[in-house]
Amino acid sequence: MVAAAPYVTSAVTLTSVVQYAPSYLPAAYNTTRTSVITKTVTVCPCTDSLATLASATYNPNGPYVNPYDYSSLPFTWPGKPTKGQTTPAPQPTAPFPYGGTCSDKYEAPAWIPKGSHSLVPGIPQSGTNGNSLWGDLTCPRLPVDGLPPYGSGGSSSLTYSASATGSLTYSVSSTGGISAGSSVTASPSPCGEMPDTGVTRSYDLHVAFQTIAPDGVQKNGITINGGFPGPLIEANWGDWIQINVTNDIPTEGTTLHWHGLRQPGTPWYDGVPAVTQCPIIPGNTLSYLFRADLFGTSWYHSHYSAQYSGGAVGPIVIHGPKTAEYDIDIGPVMVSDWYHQDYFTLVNQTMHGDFPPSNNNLINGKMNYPCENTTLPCTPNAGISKFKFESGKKHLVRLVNTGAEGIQKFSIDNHTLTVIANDFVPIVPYTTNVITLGVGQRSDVIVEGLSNSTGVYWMRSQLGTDRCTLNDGVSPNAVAAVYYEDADTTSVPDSTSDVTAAQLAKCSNDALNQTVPFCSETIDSNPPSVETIDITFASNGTSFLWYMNNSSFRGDYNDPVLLETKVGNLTFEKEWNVIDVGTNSSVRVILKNHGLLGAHPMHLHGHNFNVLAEGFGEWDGTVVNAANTQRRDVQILQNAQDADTPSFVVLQWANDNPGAWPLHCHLAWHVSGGLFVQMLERKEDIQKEDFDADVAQTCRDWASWTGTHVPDQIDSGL
Ligand SMILES: [Cu+2]
Repeated sequence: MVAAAPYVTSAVTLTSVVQYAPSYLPAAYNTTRTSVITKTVTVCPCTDSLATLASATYNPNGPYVNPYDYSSLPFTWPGKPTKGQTTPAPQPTAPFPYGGTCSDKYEAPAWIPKGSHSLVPGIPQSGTNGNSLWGDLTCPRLPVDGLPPYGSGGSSSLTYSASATGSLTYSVSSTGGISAGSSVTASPSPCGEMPDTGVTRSYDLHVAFQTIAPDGVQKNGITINGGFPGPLIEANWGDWIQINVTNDIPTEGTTLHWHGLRQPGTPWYDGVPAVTQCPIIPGNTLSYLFRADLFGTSWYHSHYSAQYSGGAVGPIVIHGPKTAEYDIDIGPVMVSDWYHQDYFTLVNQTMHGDFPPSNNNLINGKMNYPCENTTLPCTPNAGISKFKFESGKKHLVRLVNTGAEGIQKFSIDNHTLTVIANDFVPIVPYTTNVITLGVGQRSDVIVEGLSNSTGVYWMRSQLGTDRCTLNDGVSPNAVAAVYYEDADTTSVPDSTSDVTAAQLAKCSNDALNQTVPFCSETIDSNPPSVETIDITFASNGTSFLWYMNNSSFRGDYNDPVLLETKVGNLTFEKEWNVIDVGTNSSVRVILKNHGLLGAHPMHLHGHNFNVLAEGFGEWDGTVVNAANTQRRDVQILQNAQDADTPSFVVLQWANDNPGAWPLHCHLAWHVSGGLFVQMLERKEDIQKEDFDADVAQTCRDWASWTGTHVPDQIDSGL
């Protein structure tokens, strides 16, 4: 199979699927899923791009081995470790000046060759991003009122109220799944129970190696359905989502993780190898099935080693009740640092004391590059992302940091950002000129259109400076162009940014007292389980590793902890970093970072956590906004202040979702280096669950495949 194969719609019958109604889940999760409507497969981010897909020209077959020399950087950092070494050399400043060699040949910030002064791309979209249409002006907007309930010949109306006590009504006249004349009504306030829509949306995703050139520099990437970034997974709150994931990588396993969704009742579909499943072997398909149990913006990505840093990512949008008004849904805007070497080379460097700096920075997978700085094939002015704004209208921009390492600072020149959600949690709106996104974090922002119908402005995503990020200095600032309705869409903005140097150097999220959830939740002020986890950095003699309470994680692809728990094998290897939190009602974790070289965006699977406090030194017990603390699923844990003063963040969550849930740094290179623990939650309830049979089959297939192939697991595996 090749990457371009899956663009065939498929109706999926779900009669063989077990019932998902575990007794310990709230009533809203108890659904028989008998009125299944199958949304046909979405093939690309944009509904009208089939013609583009058919005409796209790219070579899905490689090359897989980089045939070109890579000019090495003028430093190796932190260098080959000696056993027991705990402090690397001081982090070097970026080795190259902004623009690098021959920067005088280009116009910053978009690296347009001097004299051309035009944003006409040098490569067609298919040449830079394969099948992906993200960042292209033809990419349609998303529906402001959510998705209709699809069905053959169905018609529908769907309204989400803007109030906290609003209602949601599906009126279905005729569909293939819900009988004619029936209506499905629910009353989901954003703070209420998830509705049971009776809808399952089905997608096919294929993961493959592919040559791509997102910034004009050809590299060996990993794509989803032949494109980088991958297609949109879209649903309404309360829908089920079925995703058939096929591994078209000929030489490695893969898994996909659905970031931020809690997987209540389906913990085996969280997509983490060595934790919730065995990897999918080359050529095989695993059908994931889970509930759209939260609403807002997120993403999916490979969780197998650092594959996602090579491009195996895509956006998720779950439509739900609105907590703020807007006129236009621009859709996902993914920001990501970018590396010109393939992912495996980068992991290999990471594990041998040569931490890789990023080479570029992308918005929706696109940016230009000053080509003199690489020996790889490179086309200047390859094409940046472009967006259409309308004067006087309110635009929803769904920001996601899908990068490997860099903390992003997002802004739009001359525009104010009104932040209405962080991760899957709506918040009381606040305004800012720049929003910080650590890897894995999302922010939904409303951008009010100016009254200038010919306006042209830079959208920017700049990498955090100082110790926030390791980049080579050439192109740390991604730009895209924002065009109002009467603007010439090849023109070059000349706007300037008001983001200050101090704002760029701040490696932390906006203050906890600024980010107040829209829906209040109280937390246990005296939780029965409190864990302190010290995060340290040290050498084992060959690699620099990250340790959580003196244990660096390394997973076993053949022995997923969740599956071992299911069958009653509770003897876990120390390096699996299992923390059994039992049946306590809630869990509090105090994370302390003793490292000076990288803020850690800490991500928890299976939950939104409450963020009680952050700071330096010892926590004094004060909870910020104690009546309604910030909740989200990724929070930046800052660098230690100095060698003797760690930073801390205090997290707490209700222990109500049986499963094995990773709590880890989302930096690709740090999780490769073991900055990972897993919370084993309510193991007796796990053992009562009816696991899908294909989960076991995936392990049998992996065991069989690894009988003749040796996976080259040089890192933690995740
Ligand atoms: Cu980290």
